[in-house]
Amino acid sequence: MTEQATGAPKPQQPRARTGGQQQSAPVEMTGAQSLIRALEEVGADTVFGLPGGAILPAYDPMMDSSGLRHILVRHEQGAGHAATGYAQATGKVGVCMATSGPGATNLVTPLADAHMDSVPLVAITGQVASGSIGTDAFQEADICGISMPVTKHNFLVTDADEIPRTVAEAFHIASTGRPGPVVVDISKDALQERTTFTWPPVTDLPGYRPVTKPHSKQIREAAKLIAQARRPVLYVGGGVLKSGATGELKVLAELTRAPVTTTLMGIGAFPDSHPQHLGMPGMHGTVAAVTALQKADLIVALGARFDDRVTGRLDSFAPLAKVVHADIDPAEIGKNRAADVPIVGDAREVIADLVVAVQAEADGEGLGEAAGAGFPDWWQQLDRWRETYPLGYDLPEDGSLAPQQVIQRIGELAPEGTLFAAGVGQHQMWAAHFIQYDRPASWLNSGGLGTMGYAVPAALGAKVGQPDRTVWAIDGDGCFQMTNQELVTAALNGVPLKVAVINNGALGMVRQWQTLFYDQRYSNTQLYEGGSGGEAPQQGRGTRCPDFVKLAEAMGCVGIRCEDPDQLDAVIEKANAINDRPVVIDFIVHEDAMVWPMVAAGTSNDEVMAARGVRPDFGDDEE
Ligand SMILES: Cc1ncc(C[n+]2csc(CCOP(=O)(O)OP(=O)(O)O)c2C)c(N)n1
Repeated sequence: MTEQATGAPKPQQPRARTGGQQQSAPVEMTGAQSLIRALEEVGADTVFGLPGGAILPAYDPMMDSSGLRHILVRHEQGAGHAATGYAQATGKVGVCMATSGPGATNLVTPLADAHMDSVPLVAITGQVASGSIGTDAFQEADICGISMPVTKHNFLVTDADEIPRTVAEAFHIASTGRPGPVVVDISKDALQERTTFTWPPVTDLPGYRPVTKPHSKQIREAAKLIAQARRPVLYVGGGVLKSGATGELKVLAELTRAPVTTTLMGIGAFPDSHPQHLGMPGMHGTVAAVTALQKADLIVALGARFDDRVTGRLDSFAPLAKVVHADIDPAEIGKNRAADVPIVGDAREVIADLVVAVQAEADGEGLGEAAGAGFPDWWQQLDRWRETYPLGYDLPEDGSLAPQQVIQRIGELAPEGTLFAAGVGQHQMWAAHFIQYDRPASWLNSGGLGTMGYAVPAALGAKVGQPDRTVWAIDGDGCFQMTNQELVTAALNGVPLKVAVINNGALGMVRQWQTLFYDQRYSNTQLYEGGSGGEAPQQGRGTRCPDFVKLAEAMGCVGIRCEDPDQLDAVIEKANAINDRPVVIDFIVHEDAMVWPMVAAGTSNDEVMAARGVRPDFGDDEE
């Protein structure tokens, strides 16, 4: 799949929020009606949810809304991830809705997931009547208290008059600065009571003023460091995608001629096919990217957060590098790695200003010799690492399917503009490695929380938000068993997403660690019979439980099985041609494939292994 890196989704801003504008004349209605009107006014068009007693008043006026489409999920976790997938695919705020108590607590995982990955989300939850709060009433849960550590903000609303203002503020907070999830918990009596609705409401967020414009002195300092560097790396994270800065990034990269590495959350921010792209850094990053950071004399971090999966053992991470760290969230700067030049600001503005400042250094002949020549010595080393340790895999000797091969062919046969959502595990890493991403918003995954069960509902949300794009979920057989019920939602709502179950019969990533670090003692990672551990059954993987083909068909999807490499392309093409229903392909793959390269948890990135038993040799002359 190739396409130019254009058309990053623009982050959505709520349509109306502050005073100063002409307010509409007050109209009398219920709090619930006011909630639906407010959602329409902020530009929400889709709500993923499931009703219950406390939120029921809101579901009644929803029936009369022409602007809001409600998609009834089968589990609230599905609603949360679907709203996340919708937000990641469109750049708009995702909206989910649930009732009080268990409905709300079922949203906790997707809220935490969205928080870790900075996804703009608004979750509307019903709460028991205000007079019952604190009495252990039926289906009462303190969702504001529970979700506080995993949300950007949350509101408890017990007065109908507060509903429009709160909705406007929630959308504003979710979508501005560092995006994130916001909970709006509304008591049932507030939904039922009479109020008046006017728009826009006057919002009041005195302490909330995200800095987007970077400080010019910091930009000049950063440009000077780039001009004097000999071994720079642009370390690019999800923030670049969120700010829609991919165009600016390409200009900066080509101006500086510095190598680029994009994190798991930053995939698509810089075209994989670009010659300056080294691939992904971190635990399963490419040898070239991991080593480039280790040997760099300057790291320019753009919308990335020095996550432990990227740095490995922090005290030995990039020991020679000065650091420029640009992030919209000041709390990220210096959190894990001290910054020599901290820059607080929106990535798009930061990168645009950096382009101007680096150009000024060049015009003023401030470039050092290496920068002036485009870092030829550095590129010589980088190219040697790329050529010596490329990504690759072996085909199984028994003629079975290699999981990497399945994923690679899905990528190669995908129609232009296809969007991929991955689960968590080996298949996620292979999907990051073996599909070529050349445009933003084409790769969705759960990077921070690592949530198994993310892929199917996120793909559902993405397909709802981008109905004209093909959407493939690349899922593991373990992940798929966590949230596949949302395929019923997809089938009934006419959302023809495609799911590739990479069925290795195991919780593969955990099994890989057992292979490498637990002496091949496979405790509770085998998903077929005899799966509680101990000896693997001699009869192999004969019993299919569940049978994913039958399961898919029972859920209103097309179910296909593929075990034969000779059938691989035909099966993928068949799935690509089906557009009236969801499709699930059960790819039976070899169970022993492993994800390489790998930096073992808790070790230094210097100890990256290119493959099992293959420790790259960088020589001493390269320091
Ligand atoms: C909700 C949740 N529980 C447990 C884990 C730990 N975990 C990480 S990867 C993985 C195995 C995933 O198995 P599968 O979906 O079959 O994918 P594979 O690794 O085989 O590709 C597990 C259990 C997790 N990330 N999320």
